[in-house]
This record gives sequence, structure tokens and C-alpha cells, in this order.
Amino acid sequence: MKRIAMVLMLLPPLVGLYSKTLEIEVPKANIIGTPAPIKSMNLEPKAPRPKIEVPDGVTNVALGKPVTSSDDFPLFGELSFVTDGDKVAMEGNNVELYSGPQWVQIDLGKECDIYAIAVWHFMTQERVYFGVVVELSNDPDFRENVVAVYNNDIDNSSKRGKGESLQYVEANEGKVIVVNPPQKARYVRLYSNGNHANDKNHYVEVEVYGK
Ligand SMILES: [Ca+2]
Repeated sequence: MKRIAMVLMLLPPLVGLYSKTLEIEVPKANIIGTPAPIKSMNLEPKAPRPKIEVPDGVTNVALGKPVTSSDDFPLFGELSFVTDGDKVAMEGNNVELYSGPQWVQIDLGKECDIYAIAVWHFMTQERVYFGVVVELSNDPDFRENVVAVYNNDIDNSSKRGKGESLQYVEANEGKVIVVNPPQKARYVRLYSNGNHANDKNHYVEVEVYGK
């Protein structure tokens, strides 16, 4: 039976426990073309990035790791783009997955302690992606012992349960998800269900900070 434990997002950031502040590089902004108007009644206000304190040795453990997906044949790009370390804001730098609910999954190779996840869906336009859910597990099929660390799926469109987080606008800053308390997992799965400009799903890069 599937068990999903929602990590309380209202817990305070990881401050005071560790000495090192996590530095996550923000790519330079590069907005191209005319943006589609954003229509969402459920947007969170833009806020500074969370300050995340982590133990020594925490790095992006997703870098170069294998990626699988619900869409084996992306419409554009390669699944490897998700973890190739390239997050320059330029056209053609993302993998495009088919319309409707889709996921990508990163195999970290072994169980890691995970402190934060950063995701960039799209960079050259401001976008709101729908049904964004991020889950961790040691089960590659995500049936057993699944922990959801982020969920803004207000209508269960990604079929992982309704989430309480608000939708957000992203471009070059992406989205940083604090995993508090830290979680142990080998696999990271990210769901989405299209975006406000079209019904496709995109990823430029996903970083998983752990050790
Ligand atoms: Ca990339």
C-alpha cells in the first residue's frame, strides 16, 4: 500500500543546526519573446530565496546522474539535460515532455541525506507550471515509503494527492524546496502537468543537495 507522508512545509528553515550556508547558483536572467499573460488565482508572492544551513560535504548529488521519465521519448531535448549541470538561460536548453501529467526521476545511485532540491522548468519566459509535486523514495516505482516534500497540485491533476503549496512564477531563479527535516532517499521524482503558456512539461535542470 502506498504511504505518503507530507513533510510539514511550515517548519522553520534549517537555521542554527549547521554551520554552512547552502549556496545555489542563480543563472543570469534572459527573457526572450512576448510572454503569455499569467492567469492564476493561487500564486504565492515573490519572496527571497530561503536561507538553508547544511552540514559540510553537502553538494549537488544529482549532477550527471541517470534520469528516467513517464515520457521515454521527449518531444525536444534529452532526459540527460535534467542533470547535466547546464542551466544557462537560453532557448533549446530544456527537455520538453509530452502534454498532461508527466514525471522525471533521478537515480542518485545510493541513499543520500537530502536537504534541498532546486528545479528549473523553463528559463527564457516567466512560467507557472501546474501540478508540481516532488517526491522522495528508496523504491524506484514510488509505491512504498514515498515522502512528498513539495506539492502545489490544487486539483490532483498529477494524481499524487492535493497539495497545500501555492503556485509560483519561475524563470532563471527556479524554485528551491527546503527538505525539512532532511530525508533519506535514493530516488527523486518530480511531477508536473503543463504550464500557463502551453500544455507541455519542461526541465532545464534539477539539483539535489545532499550527501
Ligand atoms: Ca540542464
